[in-house]
Amino acid sequence: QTTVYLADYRPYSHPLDRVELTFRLAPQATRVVARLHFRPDPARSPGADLRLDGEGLRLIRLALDGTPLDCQPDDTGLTLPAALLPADPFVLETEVEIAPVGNTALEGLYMSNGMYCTQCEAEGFRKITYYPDRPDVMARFHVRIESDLPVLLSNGNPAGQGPGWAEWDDPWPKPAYLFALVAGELVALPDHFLTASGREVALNIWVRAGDESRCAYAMDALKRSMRWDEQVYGREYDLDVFNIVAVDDFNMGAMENKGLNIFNSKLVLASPETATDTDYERIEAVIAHEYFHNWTGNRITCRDWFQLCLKEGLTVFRDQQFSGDMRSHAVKRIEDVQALRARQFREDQGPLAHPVRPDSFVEINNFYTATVYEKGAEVIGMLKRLVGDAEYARALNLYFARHDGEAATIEDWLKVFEDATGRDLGQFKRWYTEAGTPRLTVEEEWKDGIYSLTLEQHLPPTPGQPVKAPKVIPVAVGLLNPNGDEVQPTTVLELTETRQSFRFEGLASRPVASILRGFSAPVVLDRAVSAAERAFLLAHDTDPFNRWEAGRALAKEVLADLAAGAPTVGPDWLEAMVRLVQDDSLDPAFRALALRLPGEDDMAATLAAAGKQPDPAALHTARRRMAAALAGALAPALPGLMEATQITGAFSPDAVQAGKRALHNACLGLLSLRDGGAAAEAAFAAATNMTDSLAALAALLEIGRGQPQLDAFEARWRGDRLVMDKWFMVQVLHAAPDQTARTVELLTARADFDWKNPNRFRSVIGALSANHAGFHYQDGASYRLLADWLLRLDPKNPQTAARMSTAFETWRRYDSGRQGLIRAELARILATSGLSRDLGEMATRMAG
Ligand code: DPP
Ligand code: ZN
Repeated sequence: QTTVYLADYRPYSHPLDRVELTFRLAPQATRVVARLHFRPDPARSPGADLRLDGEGLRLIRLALDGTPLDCQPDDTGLTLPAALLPADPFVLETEVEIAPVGNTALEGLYMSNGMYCTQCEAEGFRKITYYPDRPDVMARFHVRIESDLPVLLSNGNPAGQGPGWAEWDDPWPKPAYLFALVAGELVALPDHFLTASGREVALNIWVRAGDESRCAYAMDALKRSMRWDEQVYGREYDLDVFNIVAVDDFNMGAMENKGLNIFNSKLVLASPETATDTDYERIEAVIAHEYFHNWTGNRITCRDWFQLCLKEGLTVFRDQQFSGDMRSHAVKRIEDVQALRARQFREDQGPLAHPVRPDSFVEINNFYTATVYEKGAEVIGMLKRLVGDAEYARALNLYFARHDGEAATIEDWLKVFEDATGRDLGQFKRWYTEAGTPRLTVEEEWKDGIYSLTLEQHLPPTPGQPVKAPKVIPVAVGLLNPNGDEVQPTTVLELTETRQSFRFEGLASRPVASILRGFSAPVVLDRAVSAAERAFLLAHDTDPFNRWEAGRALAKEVLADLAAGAPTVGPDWLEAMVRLVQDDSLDPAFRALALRLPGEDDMAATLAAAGKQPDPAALHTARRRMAAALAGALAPALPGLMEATQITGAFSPDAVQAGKRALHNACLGLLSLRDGGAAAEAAFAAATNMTDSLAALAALLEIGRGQPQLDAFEARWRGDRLVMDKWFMVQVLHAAPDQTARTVELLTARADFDWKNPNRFRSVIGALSANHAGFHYQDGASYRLLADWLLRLDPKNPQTAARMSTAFETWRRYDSGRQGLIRAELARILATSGLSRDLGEMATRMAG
């Protein structure tokens, strides 16, 4: 395993202007001819050899300015000795042969259901042709595709087509990771968009015949994204066409290739019958995300892969803003923070913790993480909060003006903010270079009419970073008086030292503090607050996030107490929930979120962080008891609430209807704990959309029922891959702890468990680790099963195998028995010969 270091970065030796590619497509033997137009720059790397990356290529021909060269490639590329290279511009021509049909790793050029497609980020282009496959080499691409397939697509604008061929020209210089090619029997949902400056853009979503009717929502989301980026960031689209293609076999969610986004079909295709409200919301967010990359990622890209957060953190931040504008900022923030805690805090707490900008890696695919993406977005949110909205806008305009067409770094990004605002961001930069979730403790003092808050930051050690200096932490605070009126509107305290006090004067009485409003920094707030004060904030806080947070904190305390042996659920939380769900002034989506109990993995992480050892079985039992108590307390209210949230008109995936359905189905889940599943059975039978079907099915499985409904679901949907993924997943997620491994064994033995399809693999093996009590069942069967499947998948698709292996990252939280079992599986993985670089790196880091 070779480690790559940020500190070793050097610019590429030979500037490359232009690339002409010709593809002669054939499943077993595709020929790729590449003509690379180099422009030597004697100032850059005098006397340097020319190194091209290339993996798994059969070199057919190599010529320099038309003269054949005799250079032998090695396993990772091709070197042309400096002595062979002219001083003037020259053209290097290669012809290679590749076999897309055998490409199960889904990186480079591969086939999915008879269609050719590509995935080049991060380092897939080197599996297509010999090339300087690094993001700081930006060139203009001209592509010719030869094939009898009817639809032939690449990046940029169309540049001619005829029988059996098509050409594409991309006027914008780009790195190779943004290259894309698609060829297949596809049909389009066409549309168009008129940009702010009056440019007409042809839009197409390409799918397999029969799926056109499921593209309308994605198209609508695309047009809204394009408009939003013009209005909010002043960014216009810059080509004549924008194509999106849906692919069934895809490792990621989607990919922002210039002018030709390729999507996992589950993030494009939606109809009320087949997609849930959550699917619609994700489709909207990911369509936006990939579109927004056109400016943050494509026009301005990353100098090297250590800077991945430069494009991903910013683009996630932008898609979160967009979703908030389209739906509800409060609900979106709560959802985002829940996801951040579930994935990123978890990562930060374990052996895979790394900075938002890592400084070394073995396999870059392993760094497409919650830390780079979601914490990367949080860091930008903090920056915006610190400098203010107007200054943020100024800084972004400067960023686009200064770095358009460039491959930039985090230093460039911060410099733009420093220049635009006059701030020194030296200390702030630690958010990029240091891993770990800071913990914030709070002391309060009320004396002589002065209220003081003393904040102290604690920075836990992470792998390779035992000691850390204080960070800049924006802490948004508001104060309420005992009547629940806000006496201090939200103000941002800037914590820059380890310990710092802030005073509030002129208060008539001791206030109740609402701290870290809007989750103003990705930290853990360690603050002992009485249940009564939490209930007060839940009832009165004007900040919706902290209102939800107060309920969440209460719920976590209840759950922790129950798991530790408390006999009953105390009244504070239950009474607060009864009041909250019936408060019609609150958005139903918000109420549904407040009703959702803390997850078991989240709870286990919380306990572990507090130095307590989580017992997965006890947590599971406690959570069920808590749900039963909530169902009991809400019993009188449930029928009325369900009535009030019943949707009568036509289905719409909008946020208002989705919120009502979420609350309705949360009530259904609670009701089914008391009525033996009668209401859920009726709801399943009556459901006219996938949100309601799946919610009813989950409610039944949760109480150990639902087999007839599973059968009916299967009978109806067996021909639909995306819907069947849900069928697989729901059974694993809701299996009882002692039945989870068995359920997975039965499902994976089915002929339709097509494990080479990443979606299907995730729907079962990913769900296995998402069922906390089932995954951590004491006999270790689930650990074994996961390791078996990782080892089976690894030779075919290392990227997805490595991604799924993070299920093991939490082993240190648990008792020595479970620790031993997980470590044995990690050791077994590491002892396997031929392990991929991807899984090898992950297992090494987790075992370490
Ligand atoms: N496709 C991934 C994303 O958009 C990687 N760039 O985040
Ligand atoms: Zn992205």
